[in-house]
Amino acid sequence: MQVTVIVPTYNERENIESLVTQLLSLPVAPRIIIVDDNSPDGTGAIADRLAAEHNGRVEVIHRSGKLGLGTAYLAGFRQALADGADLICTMDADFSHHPSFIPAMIERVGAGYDLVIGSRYVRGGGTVGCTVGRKLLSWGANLLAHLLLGLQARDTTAGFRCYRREVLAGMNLDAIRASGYSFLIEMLYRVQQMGWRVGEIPIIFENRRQGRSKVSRQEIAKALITVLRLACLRIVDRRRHSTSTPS
Ligand SMILES: Nc1nc2c(ncn2[C@@H]2O[C@H](COP(=O)(O)OP(=O)(O)O)[C@@H](O)[C@H]2O)c(=O)[nH]1
Ligand SMILES: [Mg+2]
Repeated sequence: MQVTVIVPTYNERENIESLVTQLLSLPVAPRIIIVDDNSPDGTGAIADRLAAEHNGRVEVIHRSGKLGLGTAYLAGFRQALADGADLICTMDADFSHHPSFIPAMIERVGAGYDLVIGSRYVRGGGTVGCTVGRKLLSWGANLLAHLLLGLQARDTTAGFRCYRREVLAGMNLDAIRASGYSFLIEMLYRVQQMGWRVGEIPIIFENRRQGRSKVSRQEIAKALITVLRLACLRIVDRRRHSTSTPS
């Protein structure tokens, strides 16, 4: 079974090399796709060196500038599918998502799930070193996702995920409109709508020690718009469904 881990990067010079080393030493022998958006700190050049050192196991997609987390995932998904990956994982480069949780995520997929989330909000999960503001943001985003979109997973904004190939291959990836962080919510919404089985395993999310978060006010505003757009879509879909279902 081929496992591919997609790591989007923007200014992750301090993290990327040790992350790649730790990922490559996992027993599941993953391939890694780094999607770098021309990071000003030179992350892309480090990624190229790692790709040369680990030929065939590390691949780099270079994009011209900061085009957003969501479209970075999409570029990685397309490449992973083309490369024949069976399982496609996504994670941050900053060790908030520790590689050591990946085997448990894969095991859970094997237990019959189509998407497994590395979750802060199931029993045994949690966060370390996060500010109150950050916790409130995450809490608020999850509350809206549950109330307005009916998402069932507890951690709907987590970027630590493992998808079965069929989930991504069966989805019209071009139809996903969110390009930034809210891509994660839109993706989960679509996965749930399609009836795939979503599972969660507990993880301890450690706030990044190196570098800075790229979540901005603009990203938060865009996420709110995404949730409202999907909530409207959900209402329209429900109406359509109720008028087309014979009573
Ligand atoms: N390629 C790419 N990567 C990004 C972009 N924005 C964020 N990232 C990466 O996506 C991951 C999540 O971002 P991060 O700043 O850690 O978000 P946080 O964990 O929510 O604070 C990190 O690995 C970032 O380097 C982007 O626009 N393009
Ligand atoms: Mg992060």
